[in-house]
Amino acid sequence: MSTRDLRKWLADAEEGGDVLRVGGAHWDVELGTIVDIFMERIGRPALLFDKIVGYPEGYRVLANVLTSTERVATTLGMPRETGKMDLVRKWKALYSAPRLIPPAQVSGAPVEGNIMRGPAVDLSKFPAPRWHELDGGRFLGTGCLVIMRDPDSDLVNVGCYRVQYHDEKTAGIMITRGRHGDAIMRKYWARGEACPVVVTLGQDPLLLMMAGVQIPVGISEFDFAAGIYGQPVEVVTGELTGLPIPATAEIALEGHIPPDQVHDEGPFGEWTGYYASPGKQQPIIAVERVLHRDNPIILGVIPGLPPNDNSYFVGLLGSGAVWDQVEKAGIPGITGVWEHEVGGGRMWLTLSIKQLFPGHAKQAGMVAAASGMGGYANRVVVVVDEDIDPTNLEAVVWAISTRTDPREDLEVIRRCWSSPLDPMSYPSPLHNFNSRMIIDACRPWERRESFPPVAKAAPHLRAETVRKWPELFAKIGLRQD
Ligand SMILES: Cc1cc2nc3c(=O)[nH]c(=O)nc-3n(C[C@H](O)[C@H](O)[C@H](O)COP(=O)(O)O)c2cc1C
Ligand SMILES: [Mn+2]
Repeated sequence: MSTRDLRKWLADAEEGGDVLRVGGAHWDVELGTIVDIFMERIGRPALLFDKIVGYPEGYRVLANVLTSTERVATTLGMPRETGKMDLVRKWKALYSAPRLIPPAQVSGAPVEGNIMRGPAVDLSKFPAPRWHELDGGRFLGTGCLVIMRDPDSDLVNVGCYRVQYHDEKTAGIMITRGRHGDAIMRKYWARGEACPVVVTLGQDPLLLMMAGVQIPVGISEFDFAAGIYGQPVEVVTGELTGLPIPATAEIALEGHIPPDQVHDEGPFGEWTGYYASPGKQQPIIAVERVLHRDNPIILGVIPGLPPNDNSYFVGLLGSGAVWDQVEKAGIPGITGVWEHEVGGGRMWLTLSIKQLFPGHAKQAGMVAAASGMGGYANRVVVVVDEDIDPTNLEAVVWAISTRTDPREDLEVIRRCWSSPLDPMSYPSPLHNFNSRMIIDACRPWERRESFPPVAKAAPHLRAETVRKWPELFAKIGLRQD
């Protein structure tokens, strides 16, 4: 796959019938409500908003982008029909052995088509939506890249942290404690300096995906993304910051995060489906230079009641990372991992295993619940046998309903790693801790041979039958494979 910009992504998605155009929506909650309704189910088209009330035609917002398995696959350069667990497996392979390619400098880039400097900087030119009614303001950056350079190692970090519109020359930024971007920002502050930063508000969704999921430490997200493209990310150098700016970004804000200035920020509807974190003061970005393409497109990737655009791909890719980490901790026999979207891709994790020894199921569950990737903000870990598809929530609940003895199979682990966004850890004094349960929903080891057989046509019989009666099964959407 060659490198791609947001416009190529959009053209490809439109060709696949995967984009709907909407004209005349208002930036204040109306546009967000349309997205909110589309996000009620995974698999619906992306939405391209134009003629946004109060803004010139051509100043667009693209949203509901990665809410389909097909679009996550094609964004990663994989075939459209790649199944969920195949995607998880492929991401696991990329994650555990990344190929890294540094960016390439170019000149005369599309993002340099329009430039505002100093007094001319005006962020109000862009149609930042207020997405949900209880949001504390308008958000320019939700599907954005926040680019910084570590002053010690020179590593360029790219994270996705939300960016709020405050005024013509000021944006807000909310970086959770412990993120790479947070650590870098604090290094500049410790030296009494403002942190140089570039934020791009629209770019190929692959770059957003790499900025929004954990990738192995010490690696630049640009280099990692380039390994997937098989080509370097093309960049220009920011005049004020010296930071790399993707040449085909839609809008880039260049500026600094001062050490001594804060502003009210949020609240903003979160991936858990709640507004659990209190609205509070956060750092600001003093924007000193703005670059943008003609008729720029803001990429909106928003959270909210799951399913949502913010967490679906995070859960999908996170599943591959959990799988890698559990295996690297020495657990054999894993046949599938799935972070269910109903838990915002983090709170409910299911693993399937081929049971190899007594205690295997519980061990796999405990390791997953404590792993670097699966441990954060988790609440439920379920371990099922290999005949259960972890991506099928009903099958997982059936396994819990029929293969679990709560006296033996349920463990509760206290004081675990939570998130300030967890509605159960806030606002108690236990803020940031939670407890979680591990459910062993595998057939009991000592009864695995004698357990009652499943009352369902065997997979080979099912496949043969669908093949023999194609027209009948086409009527309910089944095709022979
Ligand atoms: C759409 C989206 C929005 C996000 N918003 C924020 C945010 O506002 N603040 C934050 O700290 N993390 C946010 N995250 C999570 C971080 O992007 C994620 O943890 C990422 O790995 C951070 O990169 P880093 O490890 O280089 O800091 C968001 C993720 C996504 C996908
Ligand atoms: Mn990083």
